[in-house]
Amino acid sequence: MGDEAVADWGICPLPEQQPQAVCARWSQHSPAQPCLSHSPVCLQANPFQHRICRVFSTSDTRDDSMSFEDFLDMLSVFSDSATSDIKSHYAFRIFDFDEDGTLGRKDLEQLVNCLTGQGEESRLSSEEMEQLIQNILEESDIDKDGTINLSEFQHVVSRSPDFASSFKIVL
Ligand SMILES: [Ca+2]
Ligand SMILES: [Ca+2]
Repeated sequence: MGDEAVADWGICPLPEQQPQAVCARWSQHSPAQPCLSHSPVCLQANPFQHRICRVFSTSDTRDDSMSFEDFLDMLSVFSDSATSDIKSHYAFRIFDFDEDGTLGRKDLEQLVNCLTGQGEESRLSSEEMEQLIQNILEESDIDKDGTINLSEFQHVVSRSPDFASSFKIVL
């Protein structure tokens, strides 16, 4: 796979965020409560919204609710000022669906499904899925253990100049 495949790691191209709107947006999301029990409005079109809430939520009960601090953390990771290393670290955690610390075949399958959408017509056949995952692993799995660890992932991302600019959230 060439550069296009690498670029597919980007979460979704999103317009630049407007930091000055943060507080106004927060009160709109969460008029009186200290925590959000649902995805923030700015994430609702994002195919990874549930993973993003899970990764940034510091809730003790693992209910994926977000405090204002969690929300700010999330915005800073998705902002222009976050380094590529920070962004790729969080992208890795977001894509690690089963949270075992590495991207295995099941994670890649879910990742591809998120990126291609849930519609019947955009779903890949199992042969196409198998081929794509094979290609991703060939491209990324440097130590050939069948999964992509954080440093392998960061290596792939470092070769994708579009990654940092596409890893953004608009408010
Ligand atoms: Ca995993
Ligand atoms: Ca590996």
